[in-house]
Amino acid sequence: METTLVLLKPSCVQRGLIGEIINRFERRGLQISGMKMMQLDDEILRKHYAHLVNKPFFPALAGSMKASPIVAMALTGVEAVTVVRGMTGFTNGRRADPGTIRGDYSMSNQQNIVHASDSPESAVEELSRFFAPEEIYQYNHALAGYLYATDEAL
Ligand code: IDP
Ligand code: MG
Repeated sequence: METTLVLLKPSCVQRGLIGEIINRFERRGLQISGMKMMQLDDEILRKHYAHLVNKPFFPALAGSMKASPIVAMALTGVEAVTVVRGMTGFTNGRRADPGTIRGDYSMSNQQNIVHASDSPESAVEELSRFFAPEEIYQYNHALAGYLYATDEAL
């Protein structure tokens, strides 16, 4: 099992899409291991987007991420990082495939609804940035035997 970080960005929260996006993850079979609303600030955004801090669009990106609270989620499943990135789609919503979250809900390169960790290593780092250990719950998934074959759900 793997756990990945998802952020429902202000573009999701403000457009009233929180429930719809959470529903997609639940229906896919991902387990919600942690979830909370947060107001982000420059300190956490400079770490979270460290690879973009020197880009000319960083101030606008940081502004868009502070525009309202976000919802942070820890999602667990087999190969959860790859599954969730696949569901998220290409960064620019205009070029994201239909059927992905960005391809179904976004027309923007920046206001693109969700963040999702891009590797198991960044998932570990990002989860520790947004959640205290006690905010991530390990509990039996009642439907695990129907979501996975017995040799998959390890
Ligand atoms: P990702 O979210 O698909 O992993 P990253 O390249 O890590 O894409 O960029 C992080 C976020 O920064 C994007 O989701 C988007 O909101 C924003 N972003 C990336 N590139 C641009 C750009 O060229 N203009 C404006 N915002 C951008
Ligand atoms: Mg990224």
